[in-house]
Amino acid sequence: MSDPVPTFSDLSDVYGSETEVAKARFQTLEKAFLERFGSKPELFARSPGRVNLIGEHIDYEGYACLPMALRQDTIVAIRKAGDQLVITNIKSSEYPDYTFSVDPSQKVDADNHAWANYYLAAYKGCFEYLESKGKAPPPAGLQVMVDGIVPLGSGLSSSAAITCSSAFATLAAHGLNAPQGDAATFTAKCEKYVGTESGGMDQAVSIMGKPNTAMLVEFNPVRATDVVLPAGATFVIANSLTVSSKQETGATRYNLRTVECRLAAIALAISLGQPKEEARKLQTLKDVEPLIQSRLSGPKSSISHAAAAAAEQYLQKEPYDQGQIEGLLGASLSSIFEGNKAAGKSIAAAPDVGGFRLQSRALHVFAEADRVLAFRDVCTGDAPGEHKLESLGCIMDESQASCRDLYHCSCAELEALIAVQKKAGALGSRLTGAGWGGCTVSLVREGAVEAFIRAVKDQYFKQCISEGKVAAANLDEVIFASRPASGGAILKLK
Ligand code: NG1
Ligand code: MG
Repeated sequence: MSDPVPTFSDLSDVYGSETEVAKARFQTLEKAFLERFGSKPELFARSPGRVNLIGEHIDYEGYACLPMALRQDTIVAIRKAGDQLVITNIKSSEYPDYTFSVDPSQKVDADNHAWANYYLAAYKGCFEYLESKGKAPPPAGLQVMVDGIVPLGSGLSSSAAITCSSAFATLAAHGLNAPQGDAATFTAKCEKYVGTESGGMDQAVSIMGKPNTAMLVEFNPVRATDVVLPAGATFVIANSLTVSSKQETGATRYNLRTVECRLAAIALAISLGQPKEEARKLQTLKDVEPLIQSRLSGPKSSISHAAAAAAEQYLQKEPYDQGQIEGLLGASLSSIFEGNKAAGKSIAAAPDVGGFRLQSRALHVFAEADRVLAFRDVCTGDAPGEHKLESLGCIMDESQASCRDLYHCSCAELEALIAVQKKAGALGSRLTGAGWGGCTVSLVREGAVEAFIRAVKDQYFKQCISEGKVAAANLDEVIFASRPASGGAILKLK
């Protein structure tokens, strides 16, 4: 069993060299809490955003990815009081207060997006988890104030930061905690209440991230292994300043991809000889591996090649329409995705974007899964440092091409930013997170970072300033060098 979420009494245990800045933030939050609720919070919890270095849109298909936790996080201040859940935000003019009952079985209204839905989803997730362990306490009223600095809708997983910190705060307010692995599993599950069919990478690394190392995150069961990055490698994050909200566009983008991948898995399994009824139970493309394996005579390492060959052979290149897929699978889509409201919306919206593209989605997933392992192998291998950096850059560029051409999750702004970054000397540059906007991550040689950032500011962000998309004073928040930072924690400060 994994260790519980750590509890610290000193901010320096979490924030290291950034402790002074963090101290000021915690003091401001404590003061705002006191003003709002008339008492100080009993404790705090925090969980960070993340940047995914490689392995995009494959966590929900069961494949490993390779992210690292960021310094940018969400802090939740909490106190047990009253008989309701009062959820407030330190930026109260932007994020209004919400009040919910303490009933853990209440529904999250995913159709009406509200920022506090993330807290409620985490709250429900905690109680479901505790009930499954036979340890659920009687629900108590809670006063909560949230302070998040992970940019929203930018692919840095602000959603996992708020969901995980809310979950730890809720557990800790009841005097409880959970093993990190369990917390990663239940927070990934409960984020679905907000209406996104997300995978589990973000929550896992937000909880289990560590300073100075990226993490290989694997699933079923969720686990994280250190991957030390080569000396001299700096990952620069830059925000395209195009916001991609999953609540607004999920039906034709993120959630539709999860539907397409599952349909591709089922269609492949049927083509590989599995009886339709059995095949329709499959959830992910990884589930098809044993079938592919059983047909392979060569080494296991050629699975992804065999899988890609099967996708090319058995799935049509052109998009399918609903009728074609239902014929192929021998059942209606509504029966296959029964009870999954988000999938239902995506199925209804698919004709607006030309139908279901099964082949290109499967090709991306199988190859991207391979790239994650290749990236890990370069990091842990013993090639000279400069070779390592160049190899990692190539893998990142391949991932970007695949996201753009096969998974169709890039956009004009990301492409423009990436082109600028490649010209400015990035060894590799790609979108990170879900895409369709949000951030890029670029691999830059340590000694070249300053000049790189200057060039990108000049060639991409200058224009954004003149278009009013960002204030000149805030440029350091939209392009910055990142370092792997600590994962989630409960803070009972002295
Ligand atoms: P972002 O865009 O950072 O929220 C999302 C998913 C991940 C993963 C990536 C694509 C959520 C909470 N997270 O990340 O699980 O699928 O897209 O690799 O939706
Ligand atoms: Mg998210």
